Amino acid sequence: MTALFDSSSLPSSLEWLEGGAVLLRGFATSEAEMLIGEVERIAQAAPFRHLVTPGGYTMSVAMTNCGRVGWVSDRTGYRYDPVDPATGAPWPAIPTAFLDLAARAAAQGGFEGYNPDACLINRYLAGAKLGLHQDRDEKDAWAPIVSVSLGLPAVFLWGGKRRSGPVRRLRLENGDVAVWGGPGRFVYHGIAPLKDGQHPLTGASRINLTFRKVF
Ligand code: MD6
Ligand code: FE
Repeated sequence: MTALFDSSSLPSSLEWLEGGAVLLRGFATSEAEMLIGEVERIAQAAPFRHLVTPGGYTMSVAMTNCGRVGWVSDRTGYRYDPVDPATGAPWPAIPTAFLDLAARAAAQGGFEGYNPDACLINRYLAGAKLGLHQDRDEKDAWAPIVSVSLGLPAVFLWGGKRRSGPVRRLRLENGDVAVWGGPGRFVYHGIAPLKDGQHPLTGASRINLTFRKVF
């Protein structure tokens, strides 16, 4: 039994971001090493790759997926594809431990019975970033996105429902989980360029899992 006197054994805090959006700091910290092991296993079957946007830019974030479908981008647009275009094979299944974590986190945010179809896995090295965007390629516009941060910290850019609104900067650390749905589903968000660093679990990278209910 671990000591009851250090912060790692306290329940995670719940920070309200706006209607439908909460940040659960430290929610997955005790599971982080196991989750990263699963990511490494998934990446052996479905390697990380830098997707090209419809506009012809190569993304600085490397991506892979697990689930019935995976999010992909190419010159023809964004889509959810049941097949990994890089290998021609179906994406690996979402590990049970991922589904269990996603459902527990969603419930904390007020979304019971969460059962995602897809898990997009993002890998950031120093300098990698994700511009302000809305997640709007999913048919289910109410179910939350559950986003798990692993490894190096990042600055989450968190805007409003209009692109032109003010943008908050939230530091996301290893084990932090954001839950994002209902009336908060279409908030603009992004990740500032990752700072150089070393993390004991992921080395020079940050890994992000984003679970989505697609259908
Ligand atoms: C990331 N996350 O944290 C990128 N989208 O690496 C996202 O784009 C995201 O964290 C929707 C909801 C939560 C997110
Ligand atoms: Fe997003």
